[in-house]
Amino acid sequence: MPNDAHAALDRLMVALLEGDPEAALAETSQLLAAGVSREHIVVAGLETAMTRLDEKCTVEGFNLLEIMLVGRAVSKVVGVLYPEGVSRGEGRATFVIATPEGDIHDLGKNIVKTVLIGKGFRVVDLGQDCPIPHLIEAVEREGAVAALVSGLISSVVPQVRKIKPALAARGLGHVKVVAGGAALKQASAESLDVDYVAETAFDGAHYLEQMVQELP
Ligand code: B12
Repeated sequence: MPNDAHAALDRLMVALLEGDPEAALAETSQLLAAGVSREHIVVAGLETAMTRLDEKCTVEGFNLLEIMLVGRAVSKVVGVLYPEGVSRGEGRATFVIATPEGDIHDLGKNIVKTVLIGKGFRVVDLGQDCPIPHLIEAVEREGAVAALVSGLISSVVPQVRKIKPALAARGLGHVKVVAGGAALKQASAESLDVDYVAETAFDGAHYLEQMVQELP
């Protein structure tokens, strides 16, 4: 990689961490023009920026506005790198994410999605108010290794408990289920019948990275 591309990658990271989408897009265009692959831009630029953000966003130093601004800049760069979305077989692994039926909160879900895309995963977003059967169908169709659910209102808990049995009934018992969001993180993984309950987007991403590394 030429030296000016190294410098552009550094500038991309600074622009992302400052939540400056215009500067981030300008550096991305320069990197692509210099022949740097989009995978390298994701791993060396976006993923590194997400790791820095992760280190800054400890429980004491959590800053929602900062996360959202960085997330917005990362999303814009991902949109330029993958205008058609990350296709099957291209990311490190595929996850399906949704907010269950009856719940329209999606800010947390969108952050989780951005963090995971920034780490080079393919994330199929089914949006909010998503019936569990749609989630199961998408897991099967997209070849996902995990189903991610974000729940902010307590009434979605019974739906979350149905995911594992529904996956098993379709022969997808190996697919992990990860839950997060204000309503779900008050419950234990056992009581929700999921594999993991994440405290934050980054906590969930750590679990998923580890899980993907251990896949056969
Ligand atoms: C913003 C907000 C709204 C916005 C939502 C905008 C949007 N597009 O999302 C609006 C105004 C629309 C809204 C509506 C309602 N809301 Co509201 N809302 C909130 C509020 C204030 C913040 C939620 C939020 O976005 N937080 C910021 C995000 C970034 O945090 P987060 O979701 O927790 O996500 C983080 C982590 O949890 C994690 N994460 C989240 N999901 C996942 C998933 C996975 C897989 C992983 C790994 C990690 C992960 O990642 C994020 C970053 O770390 C909460 C209060 C609260 N304390 O949560 C109430 C709250 C969730 N709302 C509540 C209610 C009751 C409602 C309404 C029913 C109000 C009404 N009477 O109409 C409606 C819901 C309608 C519906 N059918 O869904 C209640 C729910 C109570 C309950 N336990 O059931 C809360 C808790 C407020 C309260 N204290 O009463 N709401």
